[in-house]
Amino acid sequence: MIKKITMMSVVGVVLVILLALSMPSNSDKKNTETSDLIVKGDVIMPTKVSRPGCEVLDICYIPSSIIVEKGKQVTWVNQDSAFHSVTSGFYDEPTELFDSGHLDPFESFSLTFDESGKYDYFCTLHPWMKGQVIVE
Ligand SMILES: [Cu+2]
Repeated sequence: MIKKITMMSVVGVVLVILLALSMPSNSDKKNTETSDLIVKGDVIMPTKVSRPGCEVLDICYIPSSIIVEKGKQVTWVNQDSAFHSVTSGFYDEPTELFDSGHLDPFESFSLTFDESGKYDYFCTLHPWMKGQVIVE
């Protein structure tokens, strides 16, 4: 009977330790989930780029040129209060490789690049907005 009680308390102690160990990892998970809600993105469309001027400093998309490995995904986030797009090619010469369509404010768009090369893109609403993805 005493042996059984000892066993029970050992099991109890082990359980308490396991619970204590799992606590921090649970809160870690919670933190990750929270940060997942905030889409950071690889390229952002900053505020006020719906008016010409951002092209002077090449900051219509930030960064305006991004280098990624083949097979990697690129995410754009529209942080402006206006609509924007991520459309392949140039304003006067679209390539029809990809087109995000009109992105609402804070909407994001992701693309995976499987082939290496240079991919120019622009915004169909604002011809001065230009960017480039370089896939290596
Ligand atoms: Cu735009």
